[in-house]
Amino acid sequence: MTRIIFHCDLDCFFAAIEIRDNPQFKGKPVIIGADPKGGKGRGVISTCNYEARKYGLHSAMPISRAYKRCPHGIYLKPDGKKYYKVSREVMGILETYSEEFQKVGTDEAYLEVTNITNSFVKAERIAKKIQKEILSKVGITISIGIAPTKSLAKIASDENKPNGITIVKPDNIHEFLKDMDITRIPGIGKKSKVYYYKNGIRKIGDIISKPLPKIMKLFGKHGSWIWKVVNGLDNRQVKEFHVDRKSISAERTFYTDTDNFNEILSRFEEINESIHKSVIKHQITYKTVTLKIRFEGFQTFTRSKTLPFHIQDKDYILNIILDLFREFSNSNKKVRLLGIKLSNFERNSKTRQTNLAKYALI
Ligand code: TTP
Ligand code: MG
Repeated sequence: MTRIIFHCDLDCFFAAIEIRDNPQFKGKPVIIGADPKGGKGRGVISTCNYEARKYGLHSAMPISRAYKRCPHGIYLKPDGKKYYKVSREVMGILETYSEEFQKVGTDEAYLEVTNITNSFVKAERIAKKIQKEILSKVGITISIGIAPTKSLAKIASDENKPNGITIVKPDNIHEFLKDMDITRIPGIGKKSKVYYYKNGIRKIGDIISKPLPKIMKLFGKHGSWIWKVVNGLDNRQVKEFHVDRKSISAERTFYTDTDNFNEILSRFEEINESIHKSVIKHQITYKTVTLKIRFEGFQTFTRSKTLPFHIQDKDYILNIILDLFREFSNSNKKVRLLGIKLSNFERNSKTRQTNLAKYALI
C-alpha cells in the first residue's frame, strides 16, 4: 500500500518571524545571527530571508563575510524565546491534522495521512489547508513535500520554497530525483559527498542506475541506506517518539552548544512535556528514568535511576532528571544534546483519536 507522508518545513523561520513583526523589513535582506559590528563581528548567520540569499548568504556563514557581501542588510540578534513560542503554535496546528505526527526540529515536522486518504489530490488539498491555517493564525509561510516515504517528503519540501507544495508520486520518484546533486539526500553531508564524488557519483541518477550490490561494495551500509532512500524503500514510521515495547525516549540538540543552566532546564522541561503527552496517550507507567547528555566534542553519557514502583508523574521525572544532571553541572564543557528515556514500563490498551472534524471540508 502506498503511504502518503508530508514533510512540513517553515520558510526562513527566524527571519520570517522578524519580518512578520516588523513589516517595514519586507522586501529587504534580513539576516538573523551574530552582530556584524561593521564587518569585524565574530560568529555566524542563524538564518536569512530569501532576499539575503540572493547575495549568497546562508545559515552558518561567518557574519563578517556576510557583511562584506551585503552591508546594507538588516542584521538582527536571534530572539530564541519568541521563536520557540511560534514553533509551539505551528506544531500545535500541525498535530491536529493527523495522529501520526513527528516534530523533528523547531521548524519541521512529518505528518502521515495514509489513514485519512489514499489520494494525492486530496493530500494536496490538506496541504493547502495547512498552509492557509498557519498563515492566517501565525502569519508565516511553510513549504510542504508530499511523498510515499519520509526521506522523499523531506527532499520534496525543499524543492519549491518558499510557500511551496511538491508532490512525488510512487511512479515519479526516479524522474523527480535523477538530476539532483547527491547532497540533496538527507544523510549525505559535506564529508560523505567527497567519497561519493571520488567514485564518480554526483547526481542521484548515478545511484539509481546502479544495482544494490555494487553500491554496497563501494559504500557499505551507508550506501545501502542511500540506495533504499532513492528507490522509495525508506519504511521508517512517522512518530513523535521512539517508542518500542521496552522504552520511550526523546532527545533534542541545541543549535548552539550551551552551558547556560536556564536553557538546559527549559530544554529538559520541553522534552519531558512532550514525552508525557505520549505517555498519557499510550497509558504507560514506568520505573526507570534515564538521562542522556552529550557534550561538545560528542562525549556522551547516560545515567539512570530505577524506582521500586511504577509511576506516571511528569514533575517527579523532572526532579529525577535534574538530580542525575547534578553530576555534570560543574563540568566546564558546553552541552550539545539532552535526552530523556523512560523504560521498564507497563502499558495498557492504546487509545487513538483522529481529529475527523479537520477533514469535514476536504
Ligand atoms: P532551516 O529550516 O534549516 O532553515 P530556514 O527555515 O531558516 O530556511 P528554509 O526556508 O531553507 O527552511 O532551519 C530552521 C531555523 O533553525 C532557522 O530559521 C534558524 C535555525 N538555524 C540556525 O540557527 N543555525 C543553522 O545553521 C540552521 C541550519 C538553522
Ligand atoms: Mg525551514
